[in-house]
Formats: sequence, C-alpha cells, structure tokens
Amino acid sequence: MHPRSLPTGPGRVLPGAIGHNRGVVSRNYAFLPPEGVLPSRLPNYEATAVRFLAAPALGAAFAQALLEIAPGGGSRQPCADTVQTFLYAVSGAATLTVDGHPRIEFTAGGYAYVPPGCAFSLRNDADATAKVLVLRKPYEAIDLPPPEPIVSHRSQVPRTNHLGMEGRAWQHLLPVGDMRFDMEMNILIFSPGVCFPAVETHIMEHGLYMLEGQGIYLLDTDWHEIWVEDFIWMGPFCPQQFYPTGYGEAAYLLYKNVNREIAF
Ligand code: UGY
Ligand code: MN
Repeated sequence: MHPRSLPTGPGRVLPGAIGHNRGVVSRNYAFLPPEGVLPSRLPNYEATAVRFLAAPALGAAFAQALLEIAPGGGSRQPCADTVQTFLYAVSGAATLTVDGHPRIEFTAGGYAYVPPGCAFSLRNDADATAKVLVLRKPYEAIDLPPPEPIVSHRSQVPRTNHLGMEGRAWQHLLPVGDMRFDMEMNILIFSPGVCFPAVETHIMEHGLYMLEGQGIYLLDTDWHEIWVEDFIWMGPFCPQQFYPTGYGEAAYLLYKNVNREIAF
C-alpha cells in the first residue's frame, strides 16, 4: 500500500512523511518537494507567504521563491529592484501591474519579465489564494541597453522543437539569442517516454518548477521521482537527465543563465 493511502487523522503526521521523504540538498543540486519548504513573510507584502526555493545560501547565483497571496493580500506598494525579476503565475488570479503596461489579470500561465529598476506590483482581489513564482537575478550588463519589460501569457508562445527530437517541445518565454538577456525562461514539454538525447553536463544553472505530469530526474548520480509542484536547483555542470513516467505530457518551467562570458 502507498504510505499516503494509509489512514491518518486530523492533526496527525501523514504516514511516510519521514521514511519516504524525497527532499535532498547536496553540493551541486537540491530536490525540494513542497511540503518541506516552510513559509516566511516579506516586509513589502501583506497576507502573503513566501517559500524560498533557491538562493545564494544554497549555492545558486539567483533566487527563486513561490508567493502565496491570500485574498486581499499582495504588494503594499510598487516594488522596483536593482536586480531583474521574472514572474510566472501558477494558480489563482492576481492582478499584476508592471510599469509602462496596463494592469492585467495574472492567471495560470501568465508571465512577466521586469528589468532592473522597473516597478511592479501584485495584488489579489479574488477570493482564492494566488500562487506566483518569482525569480530574481542580478543583471549582467553589457554594451547594449537592458531589455524592455515583457508581459505575456504561455498561450501566446508557440511550441518549437529546435532539436527535432520526437515528442519534445519548447516554449521560449523570453527571446532566445537576444544578447540583451542574460537568462532564458523556457517551458520544456515531453511526451510520455521521451528523454534528452544525452545526459547534460553544462555550465548553466537551472531552477526547475514542475508544472504538469511526472517523471524521474537524474541529478548527479541519483534518480528522483518528480511530481507537480516539486522544485529542483541544478548547479553548474550538474549531470542531468529527465525521463517522464506519466500517461500524458510532462512540462516544467526552467531558468537557465546564458549569453555571458565567465567572470573571474
Ligand atoms: O536546456 C536545457 O539545458 C535543458 N535541456 N535542461 C534540462 O531540462 N535539465
Ligand atoms: Mn540543462
């Protein structure tokens, strides 16, 4: 019997919570199921829990967090940061305002790129909690102006397949190959049974949030079963491979740092 199918009662620990823990934090990767990532609060947000998923404290060169904005909650005032921010709506319906763009209803699949110095705010005027992923990273400036803000939705982004591998698809949420950007945010989509053509061992870091389906993920030398809402940090050169095990498509949102020289 699966431990989750065993009987328990209100106020009691779920069977298997300890012996079947899936969370791992190692030198060059972390696998974080949601139940282990405890909430905190942020000064500029009311009625909002923040669950940090990646941060320099872990070894990452970026920060990523899940905001859970209760009805009536959200930013106290517009927030302009010296670092760039990427927002992705996971569930619920928040209201997003990005400087220079009309206010929009920010529902699942909505996303925004907010360059350094540009202000944004998130409010929840609906009657259910809104979950929003926030990624922050210092912008690595070059001799080009920084990018403009982008406010869009996953449904506006075509599926492409630059590798031509059967059963694979990508949605590039930010322009790929545009040297003003120092990062990519992509949704990778896999048909059942389809994996990467090789185990990857690249310098780029990843922050991965599982959106749909399930599978097993190779990180360094270990395989991990992955489900919706799980998060993975992959550090530079971490060996990685994904093998979907569900009956339908698997999809995840993936951060990747690109387009810049090595800093010494
Ligand atoms: O683009 C990538 O690096 C991607 N294939 N990696 C991953 O999904 N772990
Ligand atoms: Mn990769």
